[in-house]
Amino acid sequence: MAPTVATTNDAKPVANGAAAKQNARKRFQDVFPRIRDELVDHVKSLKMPEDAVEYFAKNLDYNVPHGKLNRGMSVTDSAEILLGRPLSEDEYFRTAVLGWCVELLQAMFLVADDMMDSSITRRGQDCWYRLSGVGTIAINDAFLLEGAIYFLLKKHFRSDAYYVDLLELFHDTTLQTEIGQLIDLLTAPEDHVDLKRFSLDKHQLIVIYKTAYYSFYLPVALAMRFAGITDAASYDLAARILVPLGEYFQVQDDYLDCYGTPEQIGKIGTDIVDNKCSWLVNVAIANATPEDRAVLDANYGRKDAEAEQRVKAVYEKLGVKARYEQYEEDSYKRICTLIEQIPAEPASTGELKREVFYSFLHKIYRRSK
Ligand code: GPP
Ligand code: MG
Ligand code: MG
Ligand code: MG
Repeated sequence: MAPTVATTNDAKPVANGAAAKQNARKRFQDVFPRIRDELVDHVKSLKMPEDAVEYFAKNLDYNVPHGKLNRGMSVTDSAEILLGRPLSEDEYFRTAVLGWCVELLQAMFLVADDMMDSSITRRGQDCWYRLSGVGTIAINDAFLLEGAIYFLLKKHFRSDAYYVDLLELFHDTTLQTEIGQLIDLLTAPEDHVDLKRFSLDKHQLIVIYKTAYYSFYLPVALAMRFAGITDAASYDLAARILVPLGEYFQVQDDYLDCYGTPEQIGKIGTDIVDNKCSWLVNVAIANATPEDRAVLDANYGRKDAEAEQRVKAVYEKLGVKARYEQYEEDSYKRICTLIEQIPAEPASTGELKREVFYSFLHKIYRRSK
């Protein structure tokens, strides 16, 4: 019997939407071997020893292609929306190179972040630094993943007028992320738990810097450069929408750290034992009775599974899950209002379009992974 499929208002089967998403993902993934080979061939051309070439290839294969790819694919998607027509083969390839550069940046951050957060798994596999033969070489591997970005940008964009704008976007967002990571780490010392350091304002500052710029502003700003948008006001407007979107995404990440299963999120949450200034603990602190607060003070940030469970029990008692669901709905509405600042019908091509932002918002709204 033919399967019944739900239909949307315009009567397109929903199953087609899923198939289109799969195809888009496959098309983007198919570009990876080409850029991976360009990078590996470059190392070979330097006459490096065989073991170094193999190790570098493994670094790329293990750390770059296995994520959700939302950041990378947003570059190709946004470029197509901004240009208002399907991309040519060559345009698709070049925007995919930019997308893979964002994925390389993400890989570089994650390899390093997992060491700093003492994480166990990432994307359903052991964290890279935990593999035998890797260990602290992972620090250098993170640097190599970053170096790969600039090799690819030079190879594919050196003669474009906007080459320097691409370099500046990667440099600026890298610095912003590193500053964010610094305040994340300084707010979560391993040996000194003091919940008075935390606040929702502090949390907002951390997440905007450590996540929002590189995950949301960067992919769209790259597509805008590719589409020929040059006016500074459009970049400011894009940032005013994408930074709150990135903030919402990191609150989801904090939520999933506690409530997502490792099968869903591909990683084991460490925020409570790592003493992180997470959205959840801030909401708990804001609503705690003196008794709840005493339990949090005594159990947060301890390398002890029972202490972690006691913290989770306080979250449960204070209805942190329901507060998150409310936050998620409020954020969705707030971001839609921000998107509506963009004219519904742009006067010409080369202008921002609402769909760029809705498309990104709908990729993450109510996500469970
Ligand atoms: C997310 O934090 C932020 C990053 C991965 C940026 C790291 C920046 C560096 C300069 C290394 P997280 O620790 O909550 O992410 P996850 O939950 O995925 O470990
Ligand atoms: Mg982490
Ligand atoms: Mg971290
Ligand atoms: Mg996290």
